[in-house]
This record gives sequence, structure tokens and C-alpha cells, in this order.
Amino acid sequence: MESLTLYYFESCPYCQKVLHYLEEHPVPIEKKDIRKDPAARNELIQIGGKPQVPCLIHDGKALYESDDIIVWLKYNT
Ligand SMILES: N[C@@H](CCC(=O)N[C@@H](CS)C(=O)NCC(=O)O)C(=O)O
Repeated sequence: MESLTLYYFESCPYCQKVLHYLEEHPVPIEKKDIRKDPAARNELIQIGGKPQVPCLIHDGKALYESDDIIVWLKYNT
């Protein structure tokens, strides 16, 4: 499977929704907290164009929107 990265921060409710889904449906995924790791925030802006979280990177592409991320995970992992 391709490598997956999730950009998030702890107090973001939309991120918690995605993290909860991942607890129920574990997959190998790298998680980067953009509040704890400023370099990760810069990375996210470079890849996706904005610092909005949650954001899933798959195949080098940025997918924003928690509901869309969960649907993508459901059908692709
Ligand atoms: N509709 C989006 C909302 C995401 C959202 O509002 N995230 C906030 C944090 S809770 C954020 O990243 N705000 C900063 C920004 O949009 O640049 C989703 O469901 O993922």
C-alpha cells in the first residue's frame, strides 16, 4: 500500500473524528501534529497549499475535509 500521512492537531474536533476512525480501522499511517511540529506545518502548506487540518496525503496528493478523508480511507485501505 502507498504511504499515508495525516496532518492534524490534538484539539481539532475534525481531526479527532479522523483519528477515531483510525483507532477503529488501524492502517499504517504517519501522523504529524502541526502545532507541535512547525516543520510539519510548513510541509503541509507546501504540499496542500494551506495549513487546514485534518489533511491526508496519499500518492503525493493532499486531501482536505474530514468526511472526505474518512470515505477515502474506507474505500482505499
Ligand atoms: N470542514 C473541515 C473543517 C476543518 C477545520 O476547520 N479545521 C480547522 C482546525 S479545527 C483548521 O485547520 N483551521 C485553520 C485553517 O483552516 O487554516 C473538515 O471537516 O475537515
